[in-house]
Amino acid sequence: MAVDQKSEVRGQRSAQAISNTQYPISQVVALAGGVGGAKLAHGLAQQLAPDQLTIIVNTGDDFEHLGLLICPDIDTVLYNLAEVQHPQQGWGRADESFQVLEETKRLGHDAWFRLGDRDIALHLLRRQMLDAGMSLTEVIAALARRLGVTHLVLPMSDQSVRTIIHTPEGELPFQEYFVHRRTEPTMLGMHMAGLEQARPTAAVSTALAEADLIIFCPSNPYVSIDPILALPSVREAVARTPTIAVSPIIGGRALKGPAAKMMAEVGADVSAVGVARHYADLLDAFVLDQADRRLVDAISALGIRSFVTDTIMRDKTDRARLAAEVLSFAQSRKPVP
Ligand code: FO1
Repeated sequence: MAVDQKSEVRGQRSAQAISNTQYPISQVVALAGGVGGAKLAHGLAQQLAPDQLTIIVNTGDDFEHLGLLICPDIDTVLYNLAEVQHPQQGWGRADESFQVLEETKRLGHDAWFRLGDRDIALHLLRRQMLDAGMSLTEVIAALARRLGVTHLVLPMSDQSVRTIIHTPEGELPFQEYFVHRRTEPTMLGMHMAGLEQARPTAAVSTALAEADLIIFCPSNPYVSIDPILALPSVREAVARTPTIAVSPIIGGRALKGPAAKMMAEVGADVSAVGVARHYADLLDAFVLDQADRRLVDAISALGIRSFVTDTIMRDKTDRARLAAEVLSFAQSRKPVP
């Protein structure tokens, strides 16, 4: 989306924003990927008006499949904000059917990636808009509008950046590793294919420049947040802005996904402290789960102030409650003990 289109979105809703909100923060950016990221983004969207919140989403998980561009992290955010996500999986659609997938199987396709029929409808429209020459940012804005999502959801880049996982078997594209191989191969490292040619979009750069708070959602630090930070000038913009992260690791485990396994495989401390240390130079504040209360001192030792709460988002109310706590703590001037 062009920057002026974004201003237009914000302009339309600013009056509503001022009357709706209890938070003096005017511009919040959330960095998100995966189901944990989408859940907190949904909580933030319940607390902040559309002109106060921009969600910048990882596109490193994207890939081309059956002629379609799959954008799992963006779609997961869109479906969660529209409240049409699959209730158990967190990704994909509720009330989904798989007739197209079953038919492709009958026709000999190795259907390891489960695209549902409703989900395919969105993918067909995305393909059509991309083929008509629209940028990914413009396409996502159009799809968001059609889903009734009023908060701004931005792909981190309009250029293709693809996460490649290094394993003892060689390099595996992310979805091949994550879905087809069920994260079984050991992760030795990773890189982002296409990073040299990629840049953040103008809308992303503007959102980061205008932000007075940046929230790192409880997403996988390596494959969801690092790809966003790896784009030119993003890390520098984040370093200039107050930040807060929510730990995706609780009691040494990830609620969902391979974050804990990856941390162990690259030799990191598999704990909330390990996450805080990973982001350390960028972080002002950190939210960790009550199960990890004993780690507060270790996080203070990193010069990061921390807040302990129940970080498990079981339902819509939990998401809103955690988002409210994150926003309140980020604004408190409580020093590091
Ligand atoms: N995850 C799976 O574990 N198996 C699937 O077959 C699968 C299909 C799928 C289709 C569309 C979509 O948007 C997401 C999908 N995911 C699937 C989730 C996705 O692979 C991951 O959630 C993210 O890439 C990790 O953040």
